[in-house]
Amino acid sequence: MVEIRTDWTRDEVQRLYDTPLMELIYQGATVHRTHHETGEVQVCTLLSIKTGACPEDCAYCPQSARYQTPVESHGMLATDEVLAAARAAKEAGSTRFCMGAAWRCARDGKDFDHVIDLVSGVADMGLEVCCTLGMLTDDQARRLKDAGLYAYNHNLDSSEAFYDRIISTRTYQDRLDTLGRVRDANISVCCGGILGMGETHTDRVDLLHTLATQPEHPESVPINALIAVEGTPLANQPRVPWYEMARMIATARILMPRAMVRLSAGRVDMSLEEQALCFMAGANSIFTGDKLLTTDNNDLDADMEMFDILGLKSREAYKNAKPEQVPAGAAG
Ligand code: SAM
Ligand code: DTB
Ligand code: SF4
Repeated sequence: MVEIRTDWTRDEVQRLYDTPLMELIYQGATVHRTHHETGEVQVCTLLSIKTGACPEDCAYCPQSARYQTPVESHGMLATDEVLAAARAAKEAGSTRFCMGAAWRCARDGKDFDHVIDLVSGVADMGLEVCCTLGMLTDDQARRLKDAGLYAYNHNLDSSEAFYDRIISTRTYQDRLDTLGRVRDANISVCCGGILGMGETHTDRVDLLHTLATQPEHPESVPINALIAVEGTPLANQPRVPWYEMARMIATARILMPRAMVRLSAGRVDMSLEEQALCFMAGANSIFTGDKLLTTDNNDLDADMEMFDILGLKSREAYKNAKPEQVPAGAAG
């Protein structure tokens, strides 16, 4: 067994990240095999339950009210619609359902009460429930947990140094504070970043170092390639090459051996071969379904064919979950 460390030095992370790619992928694959079943991939589905008109100014995001983008805003989706989407995701092979809201922070009241109902409805289907709702208070984290929430997504996106180049309306510390509240409520943490926003390799190493030196590693680490959406300040950013995704994934895998490392946004632009190298490097989670939150995702039939060709199989819900994080009544 590889030791789980949260005391990685910045230099160690840099050295790993700088390893020649074929060697790095081999090391990622080796660590992966000691902690996970080869070929097992977590299949997750996203749904935007409240879209657009967000007060934040995240430069990558088509849902910010500050930019003119093709995204059509809508208020909270009704319960039937959300539960039908969760049922369809389960039937299509997903084991995790993640609901996203374009909020700066969750505000107590009618909409938050509705989210609580949605969480308990989806948890009752035996799916792992994840939410991404912006900043949370302790009380909101506890209410979500009591309703059956298993995971909370809150990304650090990049290094602390680069953060204020992409977001001015909140700080890195705000992000870390919410992550601490989620952890304290015994909700599993999903936290990762985005490549391709104009950050340097130094920023990527800093992000990996921050993630890998949290008091506990995030249980899931999504690695997103920027989806450059028309109208956002980052609309003209060049596409992230597959080998930069593979490098980030392999390094994350070696630093955080038990985490689910998700080949997240940007998969839609990758060939089967490029995705295969990312799985080899240590990715073991993806989003399926026609949409991420607002942008197109890979075709489901193509994903099923890929699973067949590569010999991948779906990971069951709550596998290896910490007992205190599994909601009461869920199959453990
Ligand atoms: N509003 C909440 C928040 O920001 O925490 C939750 C929803 S937000 C859309 C969830 C995450 O999606 C962001 O933290 C960001 O990492 C990712 N994201 C948003 N737009 C993206 C894009 N164009 N390309 C890649 N990832 C993106
Ligand atoms: C994450 O890291 N990536 C997902 C999920 N967590 C919430 C979101 C990707 C969003 C891509 C742009 C969109 O579809 O709006
Ligand atoms: Fe709003 Fe989240 Fe998009 Fe930022 S990433 S603009 S907080 S929806």
